[in-house]
Amino acid sequence: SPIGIFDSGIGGLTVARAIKKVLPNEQLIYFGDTAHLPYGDKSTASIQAYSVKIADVLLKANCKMILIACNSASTAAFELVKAYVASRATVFDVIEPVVEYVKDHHSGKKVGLIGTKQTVNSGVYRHKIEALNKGIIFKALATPLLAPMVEEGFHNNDISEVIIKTYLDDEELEGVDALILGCTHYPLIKPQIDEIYQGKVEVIDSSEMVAEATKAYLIDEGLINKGEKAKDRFLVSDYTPSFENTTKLFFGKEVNLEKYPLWE
Ligand code: DGN
Repeated sequence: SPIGIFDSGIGGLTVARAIKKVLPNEQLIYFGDTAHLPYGDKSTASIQAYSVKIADVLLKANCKMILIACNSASTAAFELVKAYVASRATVFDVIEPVVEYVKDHHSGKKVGLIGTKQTVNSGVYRHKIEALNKGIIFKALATPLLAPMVEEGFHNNDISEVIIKTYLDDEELEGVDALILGCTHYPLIKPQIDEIYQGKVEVIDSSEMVAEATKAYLIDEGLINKGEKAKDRFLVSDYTPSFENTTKLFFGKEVNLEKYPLWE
């Protein structure tokens, strides 16, 4: 049975891509809630309602696992989706594997987070990292311009350079030892962030960690696909050609999007 992955839009394809890389024989069913994006500016209640509805779609498609590939949805709806799905499938988010990594590698250090308003204001990363009791000083800055900037193709150029630098120069992030990229879109600007920090700050890309955690889980549980691999599917709640064009940016190659309205 397939792995279900969902996001507010197509940014979560960075996570799908990382999963494909380590688990090439698994069928993916991706759901991008393009009718309701961006989640980063929505209320927690709205994101929860969308997330449960999408979980239903993925359960109907017989997914053995549901991966919330969006930081905003992970902060708003992970606990709720887990309770809703219960024993029908395993639910993963993009935060837990990063918290584990930070625990093992940055105890006693200063760790920063950048993400959407929803992700930062929810306090979920702060809560989880402080609960580790590892003496980590946690800092967080909402960087709402970055996701739309990347979506419009502004990365690795002068404009993105200025915007990224302005955010990273914020006093909140002063002196961090590591920076968590808490948004699906940020792997695309990791090279620029690395360049600015010149190796002095470890820049943490959650998509790779989530992919490794997923693989380890499927192996442990004996859930790895051993048969023929069925074709991946990419569903979106609203279709426009511009969404399809942008898939290449996040997935590395263009994919065919199928329209699948959440509410008829
Ligand atoms: N996918 C969202 C996230 O990771 O927070 C970013 C896109 C958005 O909804 N603004």
